Amino acid sequence: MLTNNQNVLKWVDEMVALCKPDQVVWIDGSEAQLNELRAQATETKEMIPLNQEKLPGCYLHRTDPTDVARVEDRTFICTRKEEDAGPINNWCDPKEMYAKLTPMYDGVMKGRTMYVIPYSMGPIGSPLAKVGVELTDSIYVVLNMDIMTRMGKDAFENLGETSNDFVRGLHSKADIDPEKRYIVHFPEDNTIWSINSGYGGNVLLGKKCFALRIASYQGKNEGWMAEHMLILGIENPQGEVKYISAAFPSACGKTNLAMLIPPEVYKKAGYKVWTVGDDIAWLKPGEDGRLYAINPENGFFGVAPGTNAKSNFNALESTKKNTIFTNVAHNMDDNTVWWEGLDKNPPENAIDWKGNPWNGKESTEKGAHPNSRFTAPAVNCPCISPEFNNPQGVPISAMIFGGRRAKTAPLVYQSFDWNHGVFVGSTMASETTAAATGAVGVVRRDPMAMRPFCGYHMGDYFAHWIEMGEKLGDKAPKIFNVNWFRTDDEGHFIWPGFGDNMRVLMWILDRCENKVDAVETPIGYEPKPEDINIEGLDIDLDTVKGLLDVDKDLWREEAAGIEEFYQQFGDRLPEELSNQLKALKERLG
Ligand code: OXD
Ligand code: MN
Repeated sequence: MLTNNQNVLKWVDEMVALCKPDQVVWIDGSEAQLNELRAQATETKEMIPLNQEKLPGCYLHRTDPTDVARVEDRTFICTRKEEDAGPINNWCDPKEMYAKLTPMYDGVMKGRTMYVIPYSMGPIGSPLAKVGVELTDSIYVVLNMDIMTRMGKDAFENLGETSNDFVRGLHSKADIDPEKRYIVHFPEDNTIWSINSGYGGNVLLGKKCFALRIASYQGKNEGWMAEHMLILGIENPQGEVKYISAAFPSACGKTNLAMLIPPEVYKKAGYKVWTVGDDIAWLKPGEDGRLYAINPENGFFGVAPGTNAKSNFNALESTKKNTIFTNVAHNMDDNTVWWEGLDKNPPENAIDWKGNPWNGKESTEKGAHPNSRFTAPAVNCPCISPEFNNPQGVPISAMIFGGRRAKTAPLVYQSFDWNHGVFVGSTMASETTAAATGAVGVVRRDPMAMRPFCGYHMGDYFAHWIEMGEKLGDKAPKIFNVNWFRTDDEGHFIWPGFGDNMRVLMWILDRCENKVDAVETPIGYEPKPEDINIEGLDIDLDTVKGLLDVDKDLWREEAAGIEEFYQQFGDRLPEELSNQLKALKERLG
């Protein structure tokens, strides 16, 4: 036992009595203990050690083929009152849910070991950090939590002996039965129960379950925010760093933006980009009244396919040591890994993500699952921010929302003020692509990219954003919207994206410092085309003009879509937002 905290000890006892493991192992976080677990997992083939010369400390793991992604339809928010979960979350009465799941956990760890994982989300000792304890019967979970969080006995330091402020996570692989898979949150009890999955997003309970769903609820009650946002810093040639946080729905390139490499024009001039986080930000007003952000995580759980030296050099570098790969192809010639989009040279002698022999040159099947992942320590990242472990976090100058829109949204615009920015975030949307099943071009609204991750009523969440703006006043970050995905008539992307997105970020920072004018449009402030630096790009000013074009007819349709979307929030939609919609319609005429 690593703590004298009675609340922790009592809860662990209760869960041991329920799950009946053969033994209980407290994870202290020491290398000796982790090595022992790595050896055990290697022995049982749960983890496959990779080529230790090319990929030191790296392992491969395959999940069950029916267990490869988050399961939104089996994810629940269990609040005592149904209306507190809101119209977007699946809801169940907590008593009913406990009654349903308790028998499933009863004796589920017989013949297995229960690992007790203390962890901190955020740097240990940070006023923004929070403690969690995850109980699990999976070594894979322990080893991933070691990368993704500050794990081990030090995490209890923040808790003390009497505090009850820790998140109770209970996970069991059980039988990996998809029919009995549940990812359940009890925000009012600080509790998460996950069963019948072994896939990261469902079982690394510090991540989506705690750091977004439970934390968003805590943030509302405690005056801070948990957001699905990357955090990056841009350092100018004088050595000053300004920080930006940005929310995008899944599959819009968050990790790429977080780790971008400046284009030549900026590199030459001495600009640098620093990564603080690629997925989650916890934000709280600091003593000076500005909004400060930490990344509660300690690693990256990134999508492997499409990651290569060109799309994201820094992410690829981050995976070269002490990384766990999940569901990628296993190159049997040199015991390394491969995924679609890594390079044009797939291995011929490989094992695919399902565990079958695979010839990448001949097979029409994929070698890696499209949602295959790397779990990589943040310290591996060549551009990790020197402020990554700063307990106070970094001050945010600008917040960005973005989605994937073929025509509607321009390359970039600034909101008129904070409340208008909340409106912009609340109406964020992406159009479905051919890569996903279902119709192409369908608009899915994903407010602040939090649709799958907000642990309470989305209308109350909007109200919390409005309140935070009131609290921050004129110190509030400026809010922007970007769209990297405008297409031409042939469906090709017009904007080059990737590192060149920095050109847009530079306009954003200039706006924050009142260094550049803007053009007022019905949807917000836009750059003058000549204020987007296109030096070194093979696009011209007219193309930029096109990228900034606002088609009023499309926006009238957009406003109608927003109105329809807003209806579901009923009287929990803040009046400020219905006023924003009305004002938008008036501006569109
Ligand atoms: C993720 C996601 O895994 O947003 O980060 O789906
Ligand atoms: Mn995410």
